[in-house]
Amino acid sequence: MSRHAKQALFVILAAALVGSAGCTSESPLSAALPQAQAQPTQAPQPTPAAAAGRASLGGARQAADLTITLYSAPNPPTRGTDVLEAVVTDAQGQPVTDAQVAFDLDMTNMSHGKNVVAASPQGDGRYAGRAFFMMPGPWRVITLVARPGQPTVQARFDFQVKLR
Ligand SMILES: [Cu+2]
Repeated sequence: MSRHAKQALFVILAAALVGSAGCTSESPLSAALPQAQAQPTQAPQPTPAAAAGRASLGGARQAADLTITLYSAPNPPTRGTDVLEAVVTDAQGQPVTDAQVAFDLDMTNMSHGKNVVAASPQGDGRYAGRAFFMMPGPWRVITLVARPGQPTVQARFDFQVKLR
């Protein structure tokens, strides 16, 4: 390999290293969010979690008179775009179908800034949205549930996002 070729290779390798080192240098949030919101017709596929009895992210939460359970696909969550699904039931165990649900995402060991993703109703009290986890590590999702004429209810879920 010529000296010139070696130098060129070094520059390429160095650029690759710099590109993979930072949190925000790859797939910035600002790029991911508009993409997710620009595809309203491509509804996220709900996880078959609830029906299949698959493990939720840390179990159900009681918040006000609601029970909120969070599932992810894949499970466990992995870096990149995952589908989160909240299952919301009322005090009688009936699905809450008239809510507006959103997921407030961030890491717990560092902040990546505000990132709130709207979830769309899937029926039967299930609400699904796309979450972009730009890094593996400790994340939390605050699930926000707003029903007509009632204060917004929130439930927090902490979990690990795997590299792959
Ligand atoms: Cu991070």
